[in-house]
Amino acid sequence: MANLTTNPSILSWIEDRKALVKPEKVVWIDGSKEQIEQLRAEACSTGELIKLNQEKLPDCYLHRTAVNDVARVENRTLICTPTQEEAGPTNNWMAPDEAYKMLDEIAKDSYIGRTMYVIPYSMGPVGSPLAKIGVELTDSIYVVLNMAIMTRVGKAVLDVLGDSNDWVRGFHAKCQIDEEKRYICQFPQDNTIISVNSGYGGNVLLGKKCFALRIASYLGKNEGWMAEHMLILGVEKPDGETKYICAAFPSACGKTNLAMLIPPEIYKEKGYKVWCVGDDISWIRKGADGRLYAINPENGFFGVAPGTNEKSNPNALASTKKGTIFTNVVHNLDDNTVWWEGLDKNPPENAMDWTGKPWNGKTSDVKGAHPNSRFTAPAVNCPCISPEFENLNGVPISAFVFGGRRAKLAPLVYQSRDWNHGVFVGSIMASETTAAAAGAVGVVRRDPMAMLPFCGYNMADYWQHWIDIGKTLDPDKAPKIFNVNWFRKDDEGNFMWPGFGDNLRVLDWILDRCDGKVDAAETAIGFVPKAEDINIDGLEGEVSRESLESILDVDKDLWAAEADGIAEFYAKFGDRLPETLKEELETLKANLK
Ligand code: SAT
Ligand code: MN
Repeated sequence: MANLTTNPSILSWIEDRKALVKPEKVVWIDGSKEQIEQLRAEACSTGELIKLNQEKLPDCYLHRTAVNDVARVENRTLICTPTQEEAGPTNNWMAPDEAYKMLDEIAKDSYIGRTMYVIPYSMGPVGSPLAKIGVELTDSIYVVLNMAIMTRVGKAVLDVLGDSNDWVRGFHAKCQIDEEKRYICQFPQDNTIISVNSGYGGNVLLGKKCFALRIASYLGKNEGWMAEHMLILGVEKPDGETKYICAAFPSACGKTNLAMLIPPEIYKEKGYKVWCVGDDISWIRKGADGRLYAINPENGFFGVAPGTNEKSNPNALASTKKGTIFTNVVHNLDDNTVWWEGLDKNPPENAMDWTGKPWNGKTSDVKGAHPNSRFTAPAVNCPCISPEFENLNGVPISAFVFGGRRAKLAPLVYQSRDWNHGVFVGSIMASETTAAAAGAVGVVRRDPMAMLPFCGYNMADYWQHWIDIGKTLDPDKAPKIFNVNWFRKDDEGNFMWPGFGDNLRVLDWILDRCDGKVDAAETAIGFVPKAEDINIDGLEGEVSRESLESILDVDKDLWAAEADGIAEFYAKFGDRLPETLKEELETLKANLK
């Protein structure tokens, strides 16, 4: 097959990889419908994909991973910078020379008898000044078909790149799916990612966390922009004006649900609408007018299936009805569709579980879908996808929102005093573990800016980069920074805030604060709403004025204990911790006295 480009840096890199892994042939992914169709058919013929009911789920397929390969592997994800200090105390590190040598030994000859697929892709709308280009080599059709949903792939990308060397190298080899030899390595200085011995999502769709967060965060530091683990949503008010929010949450806090929020009835009646620009990643840069603009570098949703249903997230569910690849869900054999826990109360009886074994949802006491089973769905399918989704210049950001799951500590919402205090608020993000993950429940895990496993360099330098970006912004134009907590519990352990669509009530306050339209109470941790300013109309019987007051309170004793936890966490970063954050911690302690 003819090369799709004459770009010398791409061609020489492919030659280099070919010599190492020895593919039988090379196939360039051109982005055409015909080629995708042919690859789907080939994957079905080998059993790699199962074609689902084309009347109910047109162009949808099912895939099962190896049972030992069902999630990202953080302990085998390495940042390969020349010194360990550059990777910092929160990343796993290996020296680049050593890592390249190890990976070459693992990948050597691994494509013998196999095809090398060359996927040129753009993170961000093709040709956007905020977009970046990558080329992923893979021996997996599943990876090709997922990348074709999650990113913009094909010839047009190479045409934009021309002969430039400014692109990210991604090399993936399934090898034997051996967990002992599984490595996901980022080489920020070389714009390179190498992934071996996996065939699952975030380990192998190299445009996602590997490029769009780990490599891009490093590029952003050097080039003056930001790559963040944030959703982007637009809130359209009754007057027709839309304001945009970027929000970061640790896993299991309902990020995809927030990104596709359905307004409560009383807001719908008034004319409010919520638009989804992205559910996972934001690339953010200062625009000509001095404001920060964000794009979603992705083109699809790689969402967790279990728990997604008509009530929790009808927009996500609707997104999965065509052109979607399901991974590790239940296969309903009666009508050749899919099912997962939490979809409905009607599990199929004649089915296969996620491992491909016969499964009866009525009688079985084990789960049919893997808890981390996924759908890969095109963003265009989403009923509330923003009209600005393809805007090459992105959308202007009014607010950054950080969040976490805290049963007692953080109030429903608070606003930072200024940009640097906001960076502090992001840096102290933490969440209590849920029963969904292995390990003890209710343990506080620090996850600054939700970037803990995704920052491609020293987290302390990343905080300094946030502070430096703030210095370039006129305070009137800088997004305001907030923290939310949907998960406060009463003494009986009941959630005190309904969450889901009702979170719009909090976003509404946030946007009013950005417009200077509403007052707030200053507390030790920042500005907290006055209870009368959070609209609880229509929540009668669910949230009373008193319970709202109690989820807005700031308990100084709990916060004093939290300050000790923050100091302990900060100590890991030694001298590299920005002076500004030390000062912010001192201010917090002083405010609590
Ligand atoms: O596996 S992914 O990294 O793509 C998704 C996730 O774990 O957040
Ligand atoms: Mn994520």
